[in-house]
Amino acid sequence: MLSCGRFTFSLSRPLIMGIVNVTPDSFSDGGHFLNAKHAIEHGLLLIEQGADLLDIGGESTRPGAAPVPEEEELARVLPVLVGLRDSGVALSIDTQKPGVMRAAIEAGVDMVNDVNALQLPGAVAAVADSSVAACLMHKQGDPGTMQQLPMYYDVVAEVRAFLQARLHVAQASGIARERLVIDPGFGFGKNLEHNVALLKQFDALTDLGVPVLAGLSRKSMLGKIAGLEMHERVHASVAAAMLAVMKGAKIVRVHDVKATRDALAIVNAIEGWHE
Ligand code: HH2
Repeated sequence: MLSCGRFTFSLSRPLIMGIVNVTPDSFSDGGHFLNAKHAIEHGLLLIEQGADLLDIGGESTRPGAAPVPEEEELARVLPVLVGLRDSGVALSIDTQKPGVMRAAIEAGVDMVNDVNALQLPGAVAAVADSSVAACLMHKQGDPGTMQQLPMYYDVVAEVRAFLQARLHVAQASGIARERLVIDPGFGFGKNLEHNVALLKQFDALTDLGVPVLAGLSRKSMLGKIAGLEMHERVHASVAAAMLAVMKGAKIVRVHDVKATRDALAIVNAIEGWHE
């Protein structure tokens, strides 16, 4: 069960989180959705295609990306949140900034998706003071430099221990377990070998007792494995998402909602996963 702002998900089947970027430099959308109107239209299209949640982000976290000032991030995302608030699906805000979290919660979001696992001062409190869900993601380093030399002794054990510790902090600060989601953070300070180990041993995370989100869509690990450019990664992304759900992921964060929905319909039917 996931308690997510205005929504409660039974998680009897995996959920599809569609990505809505409102950034001029996000690595896969090339800035096409900078304009709020276009982002809202894109969000509505993803809902039509079968998204259960929309993840709205105003700051790219791709390797090499520069931070965005808070006012700029708010100016990008708030009109989109307001425009999609009553669209019938849960809305998630992809941000690391407590100020953006508070404003987005005020504007009606249902989930905070933080690639920094609520580590900035004030982030845990911003979520605790509300009824929204929180996704706690693991990363090593910051987007500017994180892919330069990622290092682990045991990537799976270290990611697991970090997420477990963040779950403890969140719960001790008043965020109920039913509101928490964890995510290994594919591609965030991880080389191909690290990413492969995390997907292969995904069940090391599902046994932490909260839903696990997998964000593999169009990521460079898929490009490296299959020799694909960004725009060619749809099929590889769908395969990776299906592998993740078969290994226990309860939410998949994807750009290509229709392709994912079609593939997931087959998996759901065979596994007997229904509403
Ligand atoms: N990946 C990106 C952004 N946010 N959040 C979670 N929980 N998990 C992820 O794997 C994840 C995430 C990648 O971000 P970006 O480089 O901005 O690209 P896009 O938003 O198009 O995926």
